[in-house]
Order: sequence, then C-alpha cells, then structure tokens
Amino acid sequence: MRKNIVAGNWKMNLDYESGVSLFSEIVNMAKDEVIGAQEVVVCSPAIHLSSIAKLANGVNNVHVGAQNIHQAESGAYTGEISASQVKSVGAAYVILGHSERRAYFHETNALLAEKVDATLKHQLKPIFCIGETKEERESGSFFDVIKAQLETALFHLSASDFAQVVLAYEPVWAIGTGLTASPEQAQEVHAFIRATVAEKYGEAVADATSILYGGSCNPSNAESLFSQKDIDGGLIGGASLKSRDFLDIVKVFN
Ligand code: 3PY
Repeated sequence: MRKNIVAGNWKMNLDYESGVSLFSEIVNMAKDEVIGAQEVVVCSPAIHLSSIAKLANGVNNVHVGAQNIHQAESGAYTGEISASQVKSVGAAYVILGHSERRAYFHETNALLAEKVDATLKHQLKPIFCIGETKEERESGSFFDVIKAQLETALFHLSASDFAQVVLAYEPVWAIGTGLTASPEQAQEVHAFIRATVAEKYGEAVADATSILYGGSCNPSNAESLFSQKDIDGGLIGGASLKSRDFLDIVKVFN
C-alpha cells in the first residue's frame, strides 16, 4: 500500500541557525509524540541540508530533501547544486517542478524530465509538483494541463523508476494566496491523477503512488483534505516554518 507523507517546503526562509533549531524541535517532537504519517520530510534551503540530515539520521521516518537540483552531473554551472551533491549530505528527497520554479525560473516540463532523471540516477526521490493556474482552472483546461505535465516530465520513466516518484498536486492559485482547494476539488484532481497514472503504468503502480496536496495547507484544513480517498498527505509551505503547526499536520494521520 502507498505511504502517507507530510513534507515541509521551507522555500527561501530561515537563516542557518534558525533552520537548524527549527529542525531540532521537529526531530525532538517526532521522537516524543506519535507522529502518524509514515514519512515526514523537511525540504530546506541547501545551506541547512548537511546539518539537518545529520540530526535526522536514525530518527523514525524523518527525512530531509532539497528544493531543486541542476540536471547536469557536475561542471561549470555557477550557483547550482547537483543531485550527487545533495545525495552526498544524506538527503533522501528533492522537490521538482514547484510552480515558483516554473514561473520565476522558466522551468519547463522538458527540463524537469532531465532533472527527474538526474534525481533518480542518484537514488533520490522526486517530490514532483503539478497543478494548474487560476486561468487554467477557470477555462476548464486544468485536466489537460495536468496530464501534459505528467506525460512530458514523467511518463518516459520505466514503471520501476516511476515507483520512486511522489506526486504533489499544488493548484497554483492556492500557493501563497491563502486560498485552498476544497477537499472535493482536490479529491477530484487527485483521482484524475491516479487514473492517468493507472492508464500508463497499470492499477498496481497507481495504487502505490503517494499523491500529496499542497497549497496553503495548514492545521485547520489538513484533516478534511487528508481524509479524502486519494490524498496521501501534504506538501506544506508556510505552516512548515512553525514546529507545532507542522507536527499537528503530521499528526492528522494518527
Ligand atoms: C504552499 O503551501 O504554499 C506551497 O507552495 C507548498 O509547496
């Protein structure tokens, strides 16, 4: 059966000391409390990764991840970080395709396909974000948009490689806006994503794929979202910056 996962996306927040101290709080709480979710992931800025991966080492189901990698193995790419570098500090996950990277850094599905390959090559798991803009929702083209994102960025993978991918449905209109998809709206899209994966890879792979919801998910709406049949956890933005809020979301699975 698929795993439920709660992953935090710290984005470009927290200086080194604040990040390490927030992560220590999360780890200590996760040691003392029944955390419920089968995996807890914190995706920090690169500067924290090495230190927080050491703190996570050995703590029940707590993992760390990066928020991006470069598609190349190594070389003259000033300012970039490779999958092997991320792997070398003990991270397990990489967020790819977040709408902020698609919008501000012009990342296309074709480029993301290369980043997915680099990530899997180094035994890191992509948390791959898909989702529609406000205009795409309003025009009714959102199912086509989401299908194209899956097809171009992921469907070149073999079934065994695809099995390493975690999907995150993040409607762009719900990111940083305080708006959240209703549980029914989110469930409708999650069911569509699972059906699209089933068409390509078969029911067994689709059933085993964790599909997270992201976009202004917080302690007050997490329960109604996570109780939907095809929602297997969340990718949490702002609420992952407060240890109590983040753990309360994790504990929805208790
Ligand atoms: C949000 O919750 O706003 C996110 O973008 C999570 O990735």
